[in-house]
Amino acid sequence: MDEQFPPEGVWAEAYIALGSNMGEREQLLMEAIALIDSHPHIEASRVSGIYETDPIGYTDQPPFLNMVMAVRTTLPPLVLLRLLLSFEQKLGRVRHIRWGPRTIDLDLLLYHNVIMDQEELTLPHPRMLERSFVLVPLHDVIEQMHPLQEQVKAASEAALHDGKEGITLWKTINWRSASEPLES
Ligand code: GSY
Repeated sequence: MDEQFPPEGVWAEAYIALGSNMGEREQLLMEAIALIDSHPHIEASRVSGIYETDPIGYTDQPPFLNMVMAVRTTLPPLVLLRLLLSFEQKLGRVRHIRWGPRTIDLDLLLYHNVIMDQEELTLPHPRMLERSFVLVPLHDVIEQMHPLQEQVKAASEAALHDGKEGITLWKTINWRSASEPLES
């Protein structure tokens, strides 16, 4: 991976998955979006619906709220990842059990067309196409022209159709109108 990507001043599109199943779940998600969007080198472009999802993996834990946001950024992928980890800490991320309940989880799913496999970061996210709690909200926001759009659409429709994985639309939000003061 070119360490200089994106070139100076160029904005790249990235997708971030958000999840919470401890504490004030919706408020934590909204605070995470606000933190991400307030960074000078990141701009929220689209925000999915909020889905309530049955826990996958370690199942003896409360349901999650999951969503995905599309952003534009001038930060390289590893810098963006580290920033997301710092936002998790800032929001008081608590996780007592590996795979167990957590206040906030921010995962970098996709970054432009970057493919990389490093200890710190693998892109695209290695498990994203198996997880309906990622695929369904990602389908809400993924670019029509994105190379994975058709695959995400088919997998998301299949997950909603067979209904095995316990995912329901919990709320839709208008991120821009919720976050910006009305013009006078
Ligand atoms: O990898 C994210 C944490 N996580 C989740 C999640 O966000 N949603 C659902 N439904 N199950 C999960 N299992 C884990 S681990």
